[in-house]
Amino acid sequence: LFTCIDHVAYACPDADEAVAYYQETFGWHELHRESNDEQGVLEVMVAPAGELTEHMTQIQILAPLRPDSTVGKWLENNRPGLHHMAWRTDDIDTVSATLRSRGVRLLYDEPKHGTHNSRINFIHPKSGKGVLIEIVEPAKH
Ligand code: MC0
Repeated sequence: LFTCIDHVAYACPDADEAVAYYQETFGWHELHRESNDEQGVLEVMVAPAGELTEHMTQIQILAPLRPDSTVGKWLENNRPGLHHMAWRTDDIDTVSATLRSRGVRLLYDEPKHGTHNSRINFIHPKSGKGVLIEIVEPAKH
């Protein structure tokens, strides 16, 4: 169903401050940034190298665009930290149908817009053994 862990998401109030720390202290590289208004987040993708190789896992640094967004509400209840992980697939429609047939609770009826024109959905934490899991189908170039 899945090919690799696409990214692990870290949520915090100030993405620029966290990105600078990852760059200056750990040598990570910023590859992409985007405001996703529907999700209410600024997201910055950082990677251990300046170019992605096929199955490289990125870190997604998330900050809320508004307090009533999912990440804004999450930060009211949690300290900055790991928010979700994202599993990559080539075919989110087939994966979603398969998981639904196995009783998994997905958040959206249809995939939504995600980072870099990907298509995304989420497995509810109740179906993810306490972990919020994103399913991501990267854009096909
Ligand atoms: C909430 N819960 C979590 C959690 N957030 N568990 C693990 N990880 C998280 N991040 C748990 C709570 O502890 C609680 O468990 C239960 O879920 C309900 O929590 P709540 O505080 O009442 O929150 P809800 O139900 O209002 O919202 C939770 C839900 C929401 C997962 C539905 O966060 C959501 O819609 N997330 C998907 C969208 C999202 O996260 N977008 C931001 C990333 P108990 O046991 O106390 O009941 S956007 C993104 O990542 C895009 C840009 C991309 O990658 O391309």
